[in-house]
Amino acid sequence: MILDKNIIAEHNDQLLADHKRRFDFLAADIPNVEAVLDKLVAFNIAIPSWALGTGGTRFGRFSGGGEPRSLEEKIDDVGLLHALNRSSNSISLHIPWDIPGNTAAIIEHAKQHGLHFDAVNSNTFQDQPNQALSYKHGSLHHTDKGVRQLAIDHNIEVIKYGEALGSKALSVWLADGSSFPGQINMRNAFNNTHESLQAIYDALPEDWKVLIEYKPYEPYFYSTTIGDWGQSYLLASKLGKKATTLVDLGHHLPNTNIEQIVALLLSEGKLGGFHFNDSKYGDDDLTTGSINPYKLFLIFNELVEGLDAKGINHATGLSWMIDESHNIKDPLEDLLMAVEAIKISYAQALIVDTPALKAAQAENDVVVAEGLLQHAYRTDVRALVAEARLRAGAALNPVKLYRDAAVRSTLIGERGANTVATGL
Ligand code: AOS
Ligand code: ZN
Ligand code: ZN
Ligand code: ZN
Repeated sequence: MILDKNIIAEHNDQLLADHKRRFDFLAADIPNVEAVLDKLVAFNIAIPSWALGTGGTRFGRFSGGGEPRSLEEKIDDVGLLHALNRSSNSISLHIPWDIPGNTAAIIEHAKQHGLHFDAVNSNTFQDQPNQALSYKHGSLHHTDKGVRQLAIDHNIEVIKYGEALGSKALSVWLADGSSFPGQINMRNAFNNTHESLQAIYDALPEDWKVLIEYKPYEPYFYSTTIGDWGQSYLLASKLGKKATTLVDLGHHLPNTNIEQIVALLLSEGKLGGFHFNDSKYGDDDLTTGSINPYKLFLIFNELVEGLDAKGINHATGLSWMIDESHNIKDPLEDLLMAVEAIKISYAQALIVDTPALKAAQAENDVVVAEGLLQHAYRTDVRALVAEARLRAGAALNPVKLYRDAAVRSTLIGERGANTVATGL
């Protein structure tokens, strides 16, 4: 299914008068509004290939319909999202879930939708059919050198796929850990992981990054070998320039000050990428911004401040991606909501009165400093984000158009009512 430009233009015409009234009201109060709009238009968030189908929990999965059945259909779905919001111009593949058969044809197909390939992901958390050795007790940290080598070889193979597709980064998330005290020697596990990552690092092309993701628990429940940002940072530092830390918002224990982690990693030049999502108690499954949008804003505030301080381009300096499991909502609607929440927080961070904040901080004026952040956060910037979409040729209200154009029922008609997409 393709959403042609006329459908989007008709939709926008209907909403234009209301939009303009809201936007003009807001814009009058934002001194650098054109610069903010340019940044919003440029800011894209990658979509992971595994978030396009309905996810599940270990208790069950309630299949949605019309889910993508192939890599081509996954690209089509991200193409639909990008047509609706012009904010997701890349897709992140997971090998071996997404083996590109004919690479040239896949690249061409993506191009037709205005997409390129974001970071490629390796998978050493599942055994593949006929795999010689098992990842049951881990991969890069394993006690058996043979298992470690298998996982190293897989990661190098993923880099090769990525090179063919024009990716520039490898994301490594390891399920390696332990569920019971005494199960593993933590020191050896960490050192094995370092040694294995070094072998992968040595195979990275010069202009690539490796993004090292951390997670405190799940699928193991006592220890994770790369369990927090300190462990990821330590590995990234030992490995060298091309190695950075990836922050997945859901991979923190409750109330962790993620904005402070982000500020320090950025300051050290070791923040490589982001996985956006939200959570109430733990993990990484809920729509970005659905539970704690103030936290998301504070994170973006540190990001904008830190990127500007280092002269790094907001849009291209880091790998921005969504990583959610959509169990209840239509995955495409969920992703549209997540992108909207990200852009709202980003816009709020962009309108913070930075000179005034710096002055208040220098004078230790706590009330003024906090008030400046609250003022930006409490500003309703939705019309600003919508204006950026309008200028980029996207829909003023992507979810409304998605519903009005009956996208899901068309997809069900094309692909069937009972579909299973690979992924979470
Ligand atoms: C797992 O919790 C991590 O967030 C991964 O980044 C990702 O969700 C996974 O690689 C997909 O299975
Ligand atoms: Zn297509
Ligand atoms: Zn993640
Ligand atoms: Zn996760």
